[in-house]
Amino acid sequence: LSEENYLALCRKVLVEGTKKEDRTNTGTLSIFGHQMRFDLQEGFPLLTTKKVPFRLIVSELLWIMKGDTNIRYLLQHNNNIWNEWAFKNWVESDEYDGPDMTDFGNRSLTDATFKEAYDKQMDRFKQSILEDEDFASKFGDLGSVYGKQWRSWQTTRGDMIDQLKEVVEAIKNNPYSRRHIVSAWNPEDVPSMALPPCHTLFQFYVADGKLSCQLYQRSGDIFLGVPFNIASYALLTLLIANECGLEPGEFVHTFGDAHIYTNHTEQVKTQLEREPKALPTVSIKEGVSLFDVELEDITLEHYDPHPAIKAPVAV
Ligand code: DHF
Ligand code: TMP
Repeated sequence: LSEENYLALCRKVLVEGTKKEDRTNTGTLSIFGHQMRFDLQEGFPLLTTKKVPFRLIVSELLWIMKGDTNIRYLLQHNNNIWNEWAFKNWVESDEYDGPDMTDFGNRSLTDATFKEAYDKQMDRFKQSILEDEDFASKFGDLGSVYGKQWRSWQTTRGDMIDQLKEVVEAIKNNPYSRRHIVSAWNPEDVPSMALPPCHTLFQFYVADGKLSCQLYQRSGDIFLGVPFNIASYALLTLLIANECGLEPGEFVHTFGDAHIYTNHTEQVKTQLEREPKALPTVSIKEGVSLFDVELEDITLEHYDPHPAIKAPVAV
């Protein structure tokens, strides 16, 4: 089972990982350089050893594919995974009038009184994003993140490059090319991003009527982010294969810094005690194009995971 590849990475980092300080002041166990492979013919690689919220993965991917960089769309779909990084913009701005929110991520983990104040401000923030369009355009935008780079990379000539559209055209017209690349890493834009892209660059490959995809992820939060990233790129590969009349091949997941946050190790150990089950399947509504696909066109079937395991995200 290909889920074993993920569990093996968890074991490896627990055993061989180096203790390493990190930007968020949480601390990690980390290794540098690793690769996992998922055969998409075997099933859809959504982990079964813990429940992974598939609908959040779909709405995040569709958000990126639309070229959107504002969390408003995510909130409209009840998806809260990017809130903290937009919230940061607001509490650090002149317009913010609430109590001090410095280092809110760490403080809300250790200080119950602070957490109450934080939750209140976060609720106020979410409400304003949803109800106030001006507020949303000011504070909901994460900067030049994935959606911007995939769909409208800004050139020095002043025009835009739609990398996603171009790569799909290239796969259709020149499948055996070795240049099917989409880059989210734009050095000029990195300083203005809420979080510089973790999934940095990906490449497609066609052989034997199958489409494969490899992702280079510069930084991987093995317990929280990586299960999302595997499923997200597997789904992207399915969608593009569908668009190009190809079968899905493999998803190859390559890492730079792969780490387990020190406050996730108990959760990882719990997960490692569980037996993986058969993978689910994903089906895409007949005849729907890559650029018009909506949430309800994507169906997850036969997903029977072990229960979810909660963990705090490092901000
Ligand atoms: N920062 C860090 N430190 N790790 C990340 O994985 C990460 N991911 C980001 C943005 N910044 C990040 C975007 N993706 C969750 C999953 C993916 C994600 C952000 C957050 C997460 O918290 N997942 C929970 C469920 C969340 C929910 O149900 O709302 C999980 O248990 O999988
Ligand atoms: P960094 O920018 O200091 O590397 O912090 C980013 C953190 O977010 C790091 O723990 C990796 C994690 N992450 C993922 O694992 N997957 C993702 O898709 C995103 C956005 C972040």
